[in-house]
Amino acid sequence: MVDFDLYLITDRQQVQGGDLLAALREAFEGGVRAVQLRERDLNDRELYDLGRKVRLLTREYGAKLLINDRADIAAAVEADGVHLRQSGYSAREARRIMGVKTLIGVSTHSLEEASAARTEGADFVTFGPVFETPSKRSYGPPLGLARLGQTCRAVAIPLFAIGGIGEEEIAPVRQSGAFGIALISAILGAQDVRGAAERMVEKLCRTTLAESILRRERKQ
Ligand code: 3NM
Repeated sequence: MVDFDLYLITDRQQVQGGDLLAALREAFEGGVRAVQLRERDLNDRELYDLGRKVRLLTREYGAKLLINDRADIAAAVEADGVHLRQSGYSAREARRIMGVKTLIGVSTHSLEEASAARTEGADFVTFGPVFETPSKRSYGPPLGLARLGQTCRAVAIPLFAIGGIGEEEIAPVRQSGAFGIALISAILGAQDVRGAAERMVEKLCRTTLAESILRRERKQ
């Protein structure tokens, strides 16, 4: 079940001081409840060792853990799920390997990819980059809010906006229909990781409230 609307993705290179586990603890203290371990430069042993440590930490906080791309490591560290890239195997194949209880997220960069991920049985998708992001120039130009909105309306699974998401972007992406947000730098790159996480969590709560009030008013 996708029971989170803030999806934190790791990049230990962006952590001030370089201690990813300490930064994650701060993020969990600040209210983050889902993390994707995405450290693509590590070898299998290093990734497995780090994955086990992050698994213990996520358990302390009741947070979900997904592993980028690697169903084998996800299974080995007893993660909650796997997050797939476009170049990897499909959600259907991941489901066959990992079973029905596993959370499967897919990175998508167009309406077509998001729609295909849904058909293949993904639980949720990330969609981006919505805005300009220093972390991910390789994903091409920002897709913008209009394409985000169009994709949210067309694809009936939780969609997390990704790419250049900071506090100011929460309200507009929610208004475009995003279920949640996925991000790296606005939390893990912050001086005060806990404070940044707290502010994002609070803002997400407020936009959820604002949305449900709006919806109720429209019905009346
Ligand atoms: N995937 P930040 S953008 C990991 O578009 C990732 O699929 C993207 O980092 C995509 O929150 C991105 O610092 C980087 O912008 C997100």
